[in-house]
Amino acid sequence: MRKKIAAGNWKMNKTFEEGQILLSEVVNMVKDEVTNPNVEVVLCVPFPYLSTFGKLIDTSKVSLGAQNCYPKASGAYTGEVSIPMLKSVGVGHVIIGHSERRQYFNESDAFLAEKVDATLEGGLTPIFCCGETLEQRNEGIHFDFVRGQITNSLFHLSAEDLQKTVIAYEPIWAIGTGVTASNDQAQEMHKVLRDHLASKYGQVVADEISILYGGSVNGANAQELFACPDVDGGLVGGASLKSREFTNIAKSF
Ligand code: G2H
Repeated sequence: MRKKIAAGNWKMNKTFEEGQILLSEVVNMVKDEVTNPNVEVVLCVPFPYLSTFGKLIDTSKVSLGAQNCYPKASGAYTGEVSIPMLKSVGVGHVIIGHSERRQYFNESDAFLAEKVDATLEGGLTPIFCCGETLEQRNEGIHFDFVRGQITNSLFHLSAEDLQKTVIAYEPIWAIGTGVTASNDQAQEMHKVLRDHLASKYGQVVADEISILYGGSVNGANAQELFACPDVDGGLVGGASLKSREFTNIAKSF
């Protein structure tokens, strides 16, 4: 059975103190209320908070995530953060290729493939993001485009490594806009992606990959989205900044 995941992506939000309060609230609520053993909650918080927050998480139901990484292990890369560094402070998951990084920092599919490799080599779980723009959807090239992102950044992996990877489909037009993909649009793309994985790795492997949906997931739409057969959870931005709503999302499976 595929793992179900509610991942919060705080992005560049919350001061350290605000973040500590939010984290404690989520951890306590999840401990009390998320009873499904197949559900994993991941909190992807800003880099400076990881070390302290790792010590505050006292349940295996919640794991700590980073929002980015650099593919080299160490060296003269001013301002960057490596996988061994993240591992040393208890990080378990790393978001790779979020559309904001692709857009604002020009991260290419090839560079993201390097980040995926570094993450897997370090024994951490990549949450690899993909998704199309509204223009691409309107042109009808969205399936090919997203399949291409997967091919370019993941298809060099062994089946064993692919199975350790989580994919997040995040249509750019639905990110932070309040516009969510309809259940049908999400399911359609997730099925396309799973079929694409199956074409390379076989159905058995493809069926084991958790594919999350991201883009204006909230407490009101999570249950219906997560009920889609190929949607295995969510990568949640804005709604992960509210402890009650995010916990409700984690209870929506
Ligand atoms: C997409 C998502 C989190 P939001 O970026 O990765 O953000 O839920 O605010 O659309």
